[in-house]
Amino acid sequence: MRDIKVSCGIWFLGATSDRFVRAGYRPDKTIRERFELAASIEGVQGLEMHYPTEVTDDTYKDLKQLADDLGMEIVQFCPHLWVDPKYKFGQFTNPDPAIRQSALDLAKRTTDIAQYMEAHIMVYWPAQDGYDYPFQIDHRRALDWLVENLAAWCDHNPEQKIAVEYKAWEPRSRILLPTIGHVMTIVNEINRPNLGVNIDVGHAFMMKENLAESFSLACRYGKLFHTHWNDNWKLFDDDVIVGTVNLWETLEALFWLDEWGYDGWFGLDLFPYREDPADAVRESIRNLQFGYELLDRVPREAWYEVFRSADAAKIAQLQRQILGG
Ligand SMILES: [Mn+2]
Repeated sequence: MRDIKVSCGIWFLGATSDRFVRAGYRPDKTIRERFELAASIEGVQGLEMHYPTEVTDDTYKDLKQLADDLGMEIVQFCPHLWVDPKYKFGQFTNPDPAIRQSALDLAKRTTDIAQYMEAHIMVYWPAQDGYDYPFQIDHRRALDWLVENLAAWCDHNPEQKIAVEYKAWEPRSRILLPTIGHVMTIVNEINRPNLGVNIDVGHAFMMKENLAESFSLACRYGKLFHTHWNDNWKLFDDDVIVGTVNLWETLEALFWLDEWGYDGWFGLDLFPYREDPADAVRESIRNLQFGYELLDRVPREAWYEVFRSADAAKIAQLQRQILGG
């Protein structure tokens, strides 16, 4: 068994709603029940959550105690800006300066609590920072505000790491920083040691990115702070079980994370509407582990030989060898 650190988002362990079944496809669970459920799944060592929705000012101390009692690390602790209708026209890029300030204030407050929770990482997801129409936003100023507020948030506590997670659309028709290239440009411009990237593999697939290439760009600058795992059909953020759709891209990504020496967390960001969420988590962990087992069927040197020859016939042969052929 490969020694990988796996964390689980708590947001999909309760009721999961879509636009049509708005109450969700199963009964909801309390936050305590979600902590306990995640901890009961073999291979889960950490939890990911949001403030001030899932974790509140009134509950964070008790929930930290519960996590400690369950032997769970708090891996990701994130300001839940996009679920508040106040931010419907933007979080850090809202055209109203008072709303921008309130987003930054909430992010800073999240940092303070993240420190108490001993969270490894905080994530900034632009989500509502975007647009639905041409001519809807001031593209020059929106980038200024995004950079200014991210930098100010980083400087609030240089000890707490922040990772920007990119996604091209949903909830907005277009979200700012839609690709690894956009994010790396901004992260390298801001240039703070505590600012990096969270690559959600499903978000990369939506933009037809090849995971190995996206991971490598982030790793080149030492900026791959976190990873989110799931899968989709490259049409939408389906968040289905890891490795079930895009097997080869997922395997190549695991190969390159190993080559780069990635020692961070493998966060599961799934959204099982109809499946038992514990099953989806369990199978995703098995598929990550099995991915490394599959890779072990071919000596690394054989792949490096391919990199020198670029021989596609040899690639097909090695792929069959991986599949037991
Ligand atoms: Mn994610």
